[in-house]
Amino acid sequence: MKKIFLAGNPNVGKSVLFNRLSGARATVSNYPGTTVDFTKSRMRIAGKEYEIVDLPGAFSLEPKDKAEEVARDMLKKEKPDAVVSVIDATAVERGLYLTLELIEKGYPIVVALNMSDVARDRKIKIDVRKLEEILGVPVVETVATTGSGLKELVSRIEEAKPVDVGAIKQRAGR
Ligand SMILES: Nc1nc2c(ncn2[C@@H]2O[C@H](COP(=O)(O)OP(=O)(O)OP(=O)(O)O)[C@@H](O)[C@H]2O)c(=O)[nH]1
Ligand SMILES: [Mg+2]
Repeated sequence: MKKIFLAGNPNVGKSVLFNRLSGARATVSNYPGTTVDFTKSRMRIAGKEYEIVDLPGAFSLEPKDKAEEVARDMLKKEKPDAVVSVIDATAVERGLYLTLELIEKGYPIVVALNMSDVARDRKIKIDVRKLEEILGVPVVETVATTGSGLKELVSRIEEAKPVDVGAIKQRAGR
């Protein structure tokens, strides 16, 4: 069975996303609040069953606390088929750090620009197509709390593929 991981900074909406995707079929749960441990569940996409894992929040794969250690170890141990890198759309740069680390480690990535409702309210405009072009991975705007964008996110998980960080830097012009 293919494995999909949800990774991202603390408080970006990973667990809400996880609950929606798994349809409350989670085997372990400690919501609401901060996730220090991982949670596993299953979801169905186009008739196929996937394992889905909600990781604790992390700013980096070089852990500075227990949550980051758990996230790093899970990624290392379980070799996900796709990682949904969940980024707070109001703090894209902060989220890109971990995203680039994940890409550098060779994980197939899809980016969820979550909290896009808050970004919209704050008049933060993100050029999604441009970001997608530079990163070379699918980028989808989502609102985990309402479910907006989740259909597209799910439909693009199969597009997740490893990307060369050198090529990203070149496309970003640095
Ligand atoms: N407005 C808005 N709020 C959101 C969205 N997604 C999540 N939230 C809220 O953001 C808060 C954090 O959500 P969580 O799902 O717990 O975040 P997390 O990434 O799992 O956090 P950690 O486990 O601590 O890393 C909760 O209060 C959610 O209701 C969204 O798209 N829009
Ligand atoms: Mg969580």
